[in-house]
Amino acid sequence: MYTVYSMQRSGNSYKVRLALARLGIPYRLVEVDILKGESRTPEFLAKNPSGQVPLLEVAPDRYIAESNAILWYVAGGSMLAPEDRIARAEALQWMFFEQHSLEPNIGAAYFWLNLIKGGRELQSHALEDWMENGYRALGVMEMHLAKHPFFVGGHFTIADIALYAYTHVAEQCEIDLSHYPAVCDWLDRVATEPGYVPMNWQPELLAPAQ
Ligand SMILES: N[C@@H](CCC(=O)N[C@@H](CS)C(=O)NCC(=O)O)C(=O)O
Repeated sequence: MYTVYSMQRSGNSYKVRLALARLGIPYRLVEVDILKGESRTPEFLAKNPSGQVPLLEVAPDRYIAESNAILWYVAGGSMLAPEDRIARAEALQWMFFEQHSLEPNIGAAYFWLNLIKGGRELQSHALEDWMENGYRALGVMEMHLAKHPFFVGGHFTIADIALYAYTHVAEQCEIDLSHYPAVCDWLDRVATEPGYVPMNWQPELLAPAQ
């Protein structure tokens, strides 16, 4: 059985929990509190030198880091991971876009405004850029979703999971989604997918991270 090292309020970790729930794959969850430095202990760094969650233990002492790489691994062979050459490249295109254009902006704003006390003051110099770039990323998504129900192949895939994680909390970082109706409709569609779980859902917890 997989072990998922995750933090409940981390969008990157949520991607993995959402994919596993959608696929009906059971797993053990280890909550890692990054705010207490639990991802930077020598024990955790031995598992993932990046010191970040999510992290998936796929076999004893065999780990995969990077949320989107984990999505490809857990969803491999399922409808969620396109196998056709073009569709696979399109899924990768959107997942790289997520990591380059969405997560560093809306993800960063979500983290500092919601998880860090005094984060707004600490990051006041960066917030404006995150907002501007976040809106630009939403504009790209809006153009695509105005013509397509999902990001790739006309159905729900791991590209949607990757992009959903931080888009669905955008309003918690003072992003106004009212000008992005296709994005809003897509958010609703994703939330009605079979097996959908919200970000605060979790299976039973294991002991704290070692
Ligand atoms: N590119 C990575 C980013 C992972 C990441 O930023 N994780 C954050 C939580 S969302 C983390 O663990 N931060 C702790 C730290 O860097 O010390 C992914 O997609 O998994």
